[in-house]
Amino acid sequence: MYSLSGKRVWVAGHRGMVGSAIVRRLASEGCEVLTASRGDADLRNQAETTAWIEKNRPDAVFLAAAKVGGILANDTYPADFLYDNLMIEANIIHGAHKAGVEKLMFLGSSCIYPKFAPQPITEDALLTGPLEPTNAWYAIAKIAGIKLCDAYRKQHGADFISGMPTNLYGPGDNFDLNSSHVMPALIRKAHEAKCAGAPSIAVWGTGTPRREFLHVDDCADACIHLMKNHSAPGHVNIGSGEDVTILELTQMVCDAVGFTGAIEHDLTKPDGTPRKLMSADRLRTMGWAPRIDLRDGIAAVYRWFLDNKA
Ligand code: GFB
Repeated sequence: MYSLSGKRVWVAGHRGMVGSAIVRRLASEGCEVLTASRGDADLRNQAETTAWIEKNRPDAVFLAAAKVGGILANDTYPADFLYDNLMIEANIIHGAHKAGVEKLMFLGSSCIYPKFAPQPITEDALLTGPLEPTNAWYAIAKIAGIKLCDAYRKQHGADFISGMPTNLYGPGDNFDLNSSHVMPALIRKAHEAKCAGAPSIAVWGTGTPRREFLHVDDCADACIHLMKNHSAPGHVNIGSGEDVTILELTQMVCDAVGFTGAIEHDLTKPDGTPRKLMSADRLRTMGWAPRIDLRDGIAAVYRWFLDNKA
């Protein structure tokens, strides 16, 4: 058991959807939360990152800083997704080791698994087959992050762990249609179509791919649970254990938004991996389960969108 109470805890990536959820969740842990703004340190720059860590001396680190995006952004900017993520995680993990950080949690993504991994995907499916091409660059960087944590544990005894969240959604998400993930895109499309009285919205691809969704507040809670109760090499899946088709998700979003028009398919856009449901067994046996139902979560995010973005 690792107690966060009284500790200096750095949330790297505190402005992002996941990092900001971890900051919110840490408010009840009795710790001092440290954050680094872009002006303080460009996390892709080793000298700046190392200097910031040496100066601020965190006891624990949540590594939630990353270049992230939906299927089109991943496919369009492979160099950015590979380079930025490799640099960020290498700089922070190495810097944390050099500064004697007690515990670090690295966050990855369910896209680390092979495109055709048996479902639900257990942790041991890693590196057993070819990756999904649309996000192979991001996946390679995230696999390297897991291996960095394992390498520093093996060589130096560092207590560095990894969690792999499924597709996340929540407040603070990116609603830009070219770079976002599917959930915020559908919320925006359905809202704008409802306001404009449009007859339909366009969903990318066939609508048949299946995806698992987890509210980011559940993810943050799981991260704190793992930080406090888990210490081992490898990684742990962080998911809801349930998936839906993109068409089913679209219907749920339309229901939440109150859009009653037609759903059309833009077949010029990629489907990506056909199914990405992770096994939730390992985390469940560690005593953690999600609390936020998908329909309730979508309704809450739509309210956030109306208050902050619409
Ligand atoms: O969320 P998404 O962009 O990422 O797309 P992935 C999920 C599915 O939703 C795909 C479909 O089958 C998309 O074709 N989709 C339908 C849409 N309409 C839309 C839309 O308007 N916008 C978007 N973005 N998708 C990402 C990876 O994969 O998942 C990342 O690229 C990361 O690396 C992330 O792992 C969690 O689930 O396909």
